[in-house]
Amino acid sequence: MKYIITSALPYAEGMPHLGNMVGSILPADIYYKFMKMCGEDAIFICGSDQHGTPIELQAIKKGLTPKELADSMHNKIKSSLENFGCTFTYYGKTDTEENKEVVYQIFNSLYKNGYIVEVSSELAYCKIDKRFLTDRLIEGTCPYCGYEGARGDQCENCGRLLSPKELIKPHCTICGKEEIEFRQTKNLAFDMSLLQNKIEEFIKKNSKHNWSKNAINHSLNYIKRGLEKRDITRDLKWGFPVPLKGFEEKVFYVWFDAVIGYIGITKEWNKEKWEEYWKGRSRLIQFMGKDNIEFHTLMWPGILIGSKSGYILPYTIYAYEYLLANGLKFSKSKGIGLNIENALEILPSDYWRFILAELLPENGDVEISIERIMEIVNNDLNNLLGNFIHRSLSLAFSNFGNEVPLFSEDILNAKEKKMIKEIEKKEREYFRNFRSIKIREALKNVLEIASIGNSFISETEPWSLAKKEDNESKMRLANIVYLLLQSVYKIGNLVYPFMPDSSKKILSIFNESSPESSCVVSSLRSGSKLNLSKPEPLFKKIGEKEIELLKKFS
Ligand code: B3M
Ligand code: ZN
Repeated sequence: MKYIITSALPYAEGMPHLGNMVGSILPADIYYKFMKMCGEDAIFICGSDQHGTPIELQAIKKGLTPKELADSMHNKIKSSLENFGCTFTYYGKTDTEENKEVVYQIFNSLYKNGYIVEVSSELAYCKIDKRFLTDRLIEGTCPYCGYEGARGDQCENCGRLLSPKELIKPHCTICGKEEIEFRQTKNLAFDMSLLQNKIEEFIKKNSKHNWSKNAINHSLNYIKRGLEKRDITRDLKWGFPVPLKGFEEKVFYVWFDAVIGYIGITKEWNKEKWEEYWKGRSRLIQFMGKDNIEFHTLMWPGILIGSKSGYILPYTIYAYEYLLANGLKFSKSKGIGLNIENALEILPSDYWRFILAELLPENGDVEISIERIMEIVNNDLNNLLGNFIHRSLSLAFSNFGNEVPLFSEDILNAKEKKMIKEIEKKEREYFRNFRSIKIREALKNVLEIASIGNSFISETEPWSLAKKEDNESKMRLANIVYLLLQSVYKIGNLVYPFMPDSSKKILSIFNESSPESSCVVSSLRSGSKLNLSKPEPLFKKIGEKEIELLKKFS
């Protein structure tokens, strides 16, 4: 089986912030690393969503073309994501020739199959800027929740999709004026009502594959209300031109070529192999924030089904709730919150990955604060995980130097047997949780292994055995240290998807450069050599300096 793992494609308008990371890219990266660790044939596809009005708007402000702006942001975002420890198979873009080919192929098929219809609509037009105002070029108050910064296509606060006409007190975001009139224009729409049954069938069938609850509930609600036509072209310049007579002056709506971008980016990655993943025995696992659900569970499968081109449909859709900073949602467009670039100036990527993985908003919005960050880094990362590793390695080094001590199974006592059993149980839970995309639970399992190890050290008091000269005490000590090393080795493997750099450091002690690619971590060989000098703690606590830096963003 092949796997395509995707994260929602970040808009090239700005640097992703911690909320964007938590909401899609990080869990996708963690899951991808896990799948590779299990030896699966998986690819991780992501990239910049280059089109759309926010980019056009910013480019206007900066005196650049949208393409210039998007490309330069793309490069910056890509390298920051890599600095964050993300390992994409390919991080592409949506405005490439490859994506255009796929977009046109799919559009032509949808057209031929009768799913594309002409719609006339009244569009907001700014009399000052002399242009149509679509999506984010128009803002106003949300009629559903009263949020004042609601955009013409969606309210960021309540997540409802909107049409500009619904906005209360709309204004143009280019000039800020309310000099708006509605003008008649003709566009193309994708008629999803014709696919209502097929889309419903798809959701009912595929949502059994570990979909997040919000993804299932939101989609079923929309289905119940009934699917409608959705415009897929826009009266704009920035985008792929529509290849249909009479519509050449229009471009595709950003979401149309963004979802298709998953395919286009795979094609950009590998011209030979992309179809094996998109048309073969393959599973598509997609991560995103909750505000992206509707596009992925209704419009996107609708496009794929309607094109009748043999593309696979999403197997798993996993959507995260929001990460709230002091009760505010991080907002890229509004520049609120820590972005990943400045976050990495405060703490190394592994720390952030660990913090965010512990906070993954799987079941509801989660708050992040300086206190929470301190708690997680100081207690869980240092006192629990780091401390266990450090104590174990120190005991190993001071008693056995650079060698894995002899493990004698025949003298195992009750405490040791219990410890082995408990750790194996946690390891099995880890793999099970990961397989069902319970990423936060899987991280908890790693911490539980460290905690079992810490109690084992206190219960067995290896330091007092080390003072004794008799043979039995020596063998006992060897057994204990062996088991501790084995646990550290396990942690070094299991922690890889979350903290690749720390995993590398731990594994290098065991003379390994990467985690094992299998679903069980193997046993250490007694007598094998370790690459161990006097162990230094792996992690550091958060001090005054980091707190000061973090405070700048609160
Ligand atoms: N760029 C929206 C976002 O970044 C959009 C996702 C596209 S996924 C195909 O939230
Ligand atoms: Zn205007």
